Amino acid sequence: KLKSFPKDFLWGSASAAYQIEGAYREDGKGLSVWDQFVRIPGKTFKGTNGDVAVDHYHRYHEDVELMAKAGLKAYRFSIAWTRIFPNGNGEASAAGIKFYSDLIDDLIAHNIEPLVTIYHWDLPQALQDEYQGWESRQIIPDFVNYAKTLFENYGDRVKHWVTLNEQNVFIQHGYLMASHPPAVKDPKRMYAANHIANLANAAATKYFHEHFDGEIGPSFAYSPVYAVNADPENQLAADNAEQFNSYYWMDIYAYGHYPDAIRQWQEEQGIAPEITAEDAALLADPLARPDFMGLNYYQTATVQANPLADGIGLAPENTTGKKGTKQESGIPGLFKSATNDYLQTTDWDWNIDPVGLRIALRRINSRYHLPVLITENGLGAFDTLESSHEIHDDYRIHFLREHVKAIHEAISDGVQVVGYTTWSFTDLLSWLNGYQKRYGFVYVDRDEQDERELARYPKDSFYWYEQVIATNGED
Ligand code: BGP
Repeated sequence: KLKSFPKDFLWGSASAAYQIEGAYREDGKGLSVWDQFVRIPGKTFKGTNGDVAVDHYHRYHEDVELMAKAGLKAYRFSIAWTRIFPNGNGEASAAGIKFYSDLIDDLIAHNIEPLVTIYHWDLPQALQDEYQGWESRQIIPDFVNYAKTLFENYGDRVKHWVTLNEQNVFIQHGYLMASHPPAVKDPKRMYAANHIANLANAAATKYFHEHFDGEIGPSFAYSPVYAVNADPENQLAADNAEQFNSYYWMDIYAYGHYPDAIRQWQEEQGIAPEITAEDAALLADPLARPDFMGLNYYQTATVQANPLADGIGLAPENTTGKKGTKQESGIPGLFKSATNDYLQTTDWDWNIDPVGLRIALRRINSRYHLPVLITENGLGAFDTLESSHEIHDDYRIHFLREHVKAIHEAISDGVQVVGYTTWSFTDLLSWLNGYQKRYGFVYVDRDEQDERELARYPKDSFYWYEQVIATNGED
């Protein structure tokens, strides 16, 4: 028999600064690596950028009112480092601090708990220019100082903090696939930058635990891996992929050390990061442990053996929404992608797999024994705005309903799930896929012919989610 959702379950939605705010040069905001990257021809779908995004910077009050109407208990958003410190370090901007303070107050006034992501990929360009961002240890004190400024200004009102959003994504896309800034293809530099990000994450977490009350943890993009069949070589490939894509990253957060199998493989490839005795001590510090694991779940991965001996690479993703254009991807010697005949896919070739969410929750629970906050989950789709301004997104309702059921089942399996913030509340910019890949409960009209440009219209899924929240998980 299923247990019901805990009574204080955090039903919510999520966003990230660059994807919604716009106002990219207003009130003294500095430029981020994304402000710059989107200007390089060919890097994003049809050159779309977040200069205006959905103009949340100016319309946040309207958005918060819509959240209240849906009954959200929590809202996860990120803070743009460049609004707080336009150059990444130095003097903090009063206007930037005020913007998020007002947003937090507005949320609380509407009984919505603010969940704050400290870093959702928009690194100050000044730090990239000054010392190559995540590749330099100089970023550690700068990141801690930035986090500390947020704790000091908002810690009285914010109880849940996310340190780094999807470190595995921004590091692998940034330094291996060259599809995010700084667009490098160099596994050695990737692991070096990743190690530094781990140190920054640990130092900020430790600082928080020493001085503040509340809960803090990373958000990790976890795609549990299946073997394509029972062939032991493919089963081994699945284990390799799980270690390479997930345990390598999550073990550090939860235990403070990297898994041996991947360390060994890195040594063989000559790409292992340098780990000093001080690094090891910081990573192992009990105060650097997260209070929860943030889980961003979209899909599972299915793999097979990849017998090639050397080389390292992952293919870019389908960014057009033309179904069936995804390329084969993998790491020679470890694993490569395979088709899963049991799963349907989205137009962007992402597997649709609610059972995979239950598996993800169980695996995190049994490996890390941490409560889980599901910080992202949702369906990117083409939506149609009817002339009546309705949006009949029954496919999104179906997707989310099945995932809510899976969470319910995982809770009955014994996993402690703290909350669920869907991706996303309003439609927003998809980093590489432009505005046509929509995730929101609220449609944002981007038709430039329409004088109410960027008008918000609740989709059918909005009313469905309102019901889910009102009944604490039934609909
Ligand atoms: C996650 C990011 C989000 C969001 C989401 C959807 O990786 O944390 O910022 O963009 O994925 O992905 P996409 O926009 O590529 O469809």
